[in-house]
Amino acid sequence: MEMTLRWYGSKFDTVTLEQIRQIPGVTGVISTLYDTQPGELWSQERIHELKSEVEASGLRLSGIESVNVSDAIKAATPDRDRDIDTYIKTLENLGKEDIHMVCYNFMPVFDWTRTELARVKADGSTCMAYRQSAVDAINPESMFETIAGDMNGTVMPGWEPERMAHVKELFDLYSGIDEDKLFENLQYFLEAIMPVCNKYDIRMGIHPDDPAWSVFGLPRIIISQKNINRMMKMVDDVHNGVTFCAGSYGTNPENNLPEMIRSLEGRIHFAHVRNLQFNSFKSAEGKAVTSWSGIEIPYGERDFEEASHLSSDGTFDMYEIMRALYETHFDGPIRPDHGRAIWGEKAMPGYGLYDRALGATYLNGLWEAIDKSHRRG
Ligand code: DNO
Repeated sequence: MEMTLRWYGSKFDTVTLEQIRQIPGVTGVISTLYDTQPGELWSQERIHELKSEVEASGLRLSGIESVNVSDAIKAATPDRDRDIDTYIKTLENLGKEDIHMVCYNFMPVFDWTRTELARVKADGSTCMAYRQSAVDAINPESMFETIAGDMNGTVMPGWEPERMAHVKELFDLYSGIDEDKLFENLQYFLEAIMPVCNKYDIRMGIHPDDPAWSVFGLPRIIISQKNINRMMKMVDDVHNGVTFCAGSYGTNPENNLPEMIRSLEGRIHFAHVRNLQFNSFKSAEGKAVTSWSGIEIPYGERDFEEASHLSSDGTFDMYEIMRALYETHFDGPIRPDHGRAIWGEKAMPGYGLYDRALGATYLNGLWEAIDKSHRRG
């Protein structure tokens, strides 16, 4: 595996490449052309510029997160073939610049959803959190307004004001689209891009839906082992793979993360590894559930918050997640994921320097320990 950090580009990120370069064991960044819209062509020149800037700092551009897929493709409107054609050209330009991993998602309208961006924890740090009753109490337009004040002046991925201004129309696009239809649209897209992915050896890693259930009545499909295996079979090509995001699949404690990783051997092209703390969960059985990591989660509304990366701070067993990646010979880029805001840092929620640097170091430590114990038998 290669330890990386997500970086939004010098115009948008509060964290610099020089800072990232000084985190022990981090050798690459995962970046994007943050000012391009879904459906827009990425020119080879701009990709080259980004790559040169990253390399000049002594890091590698280890992949792209994200080349966003337009709603026309997701909802199969008459413009989808035009947008797919542009997507293919973008992949071609990435391939020519020797970039071989692209993360994307197929979530309708919104990317990830949180109801709070700065919930205060007992130690005074803040984190992002989700409470179902907060979603149920408002409409999607007000959702953006309620969280916008905590964005610290940044633009959060999936919550771009230009898109949010049209949120009603975006919702209309998906009326009549259920999960099967969304799967069909995803298959159409994947079949169209596989030839260019094969030609340039570009591994596509679909990011799961976060949280792993329908929000505001929109269909969501990349949420469970069953669905992801359906997707892998639907287009059975190694380039059709997964971004394994522990924090997103893990929003449903019924998803056994190490087991999912093992079932996806060879198809995980990128890993996001972070921890969550569950306060309560509304299980189908109407009672407390024991998570795969052996922690009992009280019955109640769906309420979870992000935690530091350590196992002892949240609900996940991070050792078991890293061990499953190691034992399935994962060799792609990995990154610590959302961090808390600590030490007074003002940054894009989830994407400050400090807590993610601690996360990278912790994950590197787990990996070293697992590696040595395997080698020594
Ligand atoms: C959230 C991220 C997502 C992810 C996209 C991939 O912090 O993990 O925004 O980048 O879903 O397209």
